[in-house]
Amino acid sequence: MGLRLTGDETAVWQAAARVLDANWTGTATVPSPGLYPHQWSWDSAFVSLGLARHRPERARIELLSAFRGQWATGLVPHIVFSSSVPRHAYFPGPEFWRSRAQPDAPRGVDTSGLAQPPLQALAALRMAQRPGREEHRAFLTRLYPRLAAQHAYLQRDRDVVGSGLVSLCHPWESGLENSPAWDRPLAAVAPPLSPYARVGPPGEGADADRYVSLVTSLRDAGYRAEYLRDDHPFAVEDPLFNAVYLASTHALAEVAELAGADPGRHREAAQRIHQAMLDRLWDEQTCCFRARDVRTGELTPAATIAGFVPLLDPELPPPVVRGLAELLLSARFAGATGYPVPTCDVQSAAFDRCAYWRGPTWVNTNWLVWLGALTHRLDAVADLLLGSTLRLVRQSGFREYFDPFDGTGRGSHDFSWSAALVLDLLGSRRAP
Ligand code: 9WN
Repeated sequence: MGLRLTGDETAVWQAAARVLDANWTGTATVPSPGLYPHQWSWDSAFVSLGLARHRPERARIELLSAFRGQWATGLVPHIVFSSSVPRHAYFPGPEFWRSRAQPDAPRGVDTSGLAQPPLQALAALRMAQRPGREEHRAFLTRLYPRLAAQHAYLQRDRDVVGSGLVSLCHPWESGLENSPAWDRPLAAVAPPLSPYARVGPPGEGADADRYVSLVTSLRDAGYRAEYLRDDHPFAVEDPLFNAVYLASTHALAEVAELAGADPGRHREAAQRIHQAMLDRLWDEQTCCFRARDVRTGELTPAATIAGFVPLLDPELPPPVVRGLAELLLSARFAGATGYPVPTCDVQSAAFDRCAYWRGPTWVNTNWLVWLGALTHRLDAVADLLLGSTLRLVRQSGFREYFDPFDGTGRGSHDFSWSAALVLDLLGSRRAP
């Protein structure tokens, strides 16, 4: 691997590599064989970053395979279902989404009808920065049209109020489904007349009914952009999703150049997203990016980890960067916890140290904020995140998420992105 790792880090590296090998299906990596036995879009992009450091050929297969599920609209669905997994292994499965009944969905494979943070262009570019120029060029030339279609879909069909930002139509699209950021917009969604069977991890409670009912409405409307724009009850601009969208749009411009295409429209798109993030999601009063409910026009009250992901924007004004760094290090986030960064402000009434995205520390959100910190040369913040993440996995293994105070591991074991991103963190040490 050509890295200078300590003996202890070498053991962590080898353990992470074993997790990725075990969760590889031959064409993609499942997030966790027991709990999530299919391919998830942003998991797969995170995994490709770790594979790029461990098995580069697989990294390319992984990234391309998420596009097997791409719709004619350009949507890269958040789940591509595996036909070899029993139907009842995950709810909601293919019979619930009914993608094959949609004229725009792919024929040979079942998918969901939602998006997830579009990390693929960012992952592709990071991969292309590893050794192997000619291979990368061929790969990017193949991938570029798919990435361009994915971004065109987000811009055309998912900017529901013409603000320049994508609106999420479901908490599942955020990747942080039970985050307190969705409490208000979700409360405004009418619950189904009779409850569905409870789904999802502990802590979601009655929200799970609304999750199912939102998909049912969307599906029954044929997943149409007009329905999302005019009638769908949940429409929220999220700082994490849009910051990833922006970082990937910058990456897409570079991928276009490497693939011999014109980067101009991607550069223009990046400028629009950058400005809209500042105009619509930056809250100067509280020095924090917050989600905006576009149905009510209000910013959601919760300060969550999503608010720090805009550090990925290389053009963020210095006072905004300073404000974010202060909040991150304060007793509301990293300053109060032994194993940062908690996914919710620990002083908020919504904080819960055990409940999924309402407080626990996750490796993927740490990785996103770490990359944002490096973007702005916040080296002390980046070191804190790297150190905290390594301590977590050393102490508790590659768990799905962790108690931010004592580092106890929670959720599934041998979770793929926890392993993959630790490989990327360790591998980045040489040249941050
Ligand atoms: C719904 C697979 C996915 C992650 C999400 C995480 C969780 C699914 C679920 O698992 O979501 O998409 O069933 O709870 O919230 O970020 O992609 O790991």
